[in-house]
Amino acid sequence: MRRRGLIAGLGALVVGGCSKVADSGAGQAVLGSAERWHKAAQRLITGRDALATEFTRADISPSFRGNGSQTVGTPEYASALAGGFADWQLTVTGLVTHPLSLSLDNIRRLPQRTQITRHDCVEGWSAIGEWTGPQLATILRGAGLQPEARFVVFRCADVLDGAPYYESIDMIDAFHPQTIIAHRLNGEPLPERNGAPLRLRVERQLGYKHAKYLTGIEVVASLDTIGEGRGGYWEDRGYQWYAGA
Ligand SMILES: Nc1nc2c(c(=O)[nH]1)N[C@H]1C(S)=C(S)[C@@H](COP(=O)(O)O)O[C@H]1N2
Ligand SMILES: [Mo]
Repeated sequence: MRRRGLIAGLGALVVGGCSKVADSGAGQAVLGSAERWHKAAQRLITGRDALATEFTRADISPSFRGNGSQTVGTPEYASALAGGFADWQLTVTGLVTHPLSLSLDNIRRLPQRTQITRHDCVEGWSAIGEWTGPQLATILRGAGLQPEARFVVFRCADVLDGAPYYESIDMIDAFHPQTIIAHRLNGEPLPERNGAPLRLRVERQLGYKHAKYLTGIEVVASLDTIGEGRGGYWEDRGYQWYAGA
């Protein structure tokens, strides 16, 4: 992977990607402004792109528990943690025009979003936390999607009962404004138990979708050949793929 050039180029790629999206209003430009407003309002109220509720600092849970894997549990991970994840890389591969390999520093330099949201686990507990990180949309625009791109797969460093944890979402959730690659929780670097150094936040969906210990983002046309083919570690064991509210 041509790491250096690609990293250096991410800023430019992101800017290019954003303006391209802004300009790509060939379709939008033909809509009258009232019509456009109506359409946008409707989507905000009823659509898959409605925002999850955001809370205030006063609502933050005193401690955000860990669940599932609470460490990757390998010597490599222990030394990465001890070294502040200086060499951690998040790769962006698959159906993209510019594959990327991003360091934590690269991730921290992208425009950031902070949101205080409630995490709901199917095991029957919830917690409110403040998450910070770049929007996944920014990274995907930087990498550039190929036309066949339909799903985004998240690869994790931890292995449970012999199977690597993984998750996937569709492009509606991938480009949702609250879908971020979080590297901070409650103003601190992400703790080990909560997925250090990077984890997905996909706020309209249940806890198991929020993949921790991220090592790779892979853009695919189909989930059939990933894992057992149902789109995630828990989905392969019977959970719903779409765990949205
Ligand atoms: N890589 C990885 N991601 C994961 C899990 C896991 O075991 N491994 N558990 C999931 C489940 S079931 C939940 S509820 C949340 C828990 O996040 P927390 O540890 O920050 O509470 O992470 C999700 N993401
Ligand atoms: Mo969970």
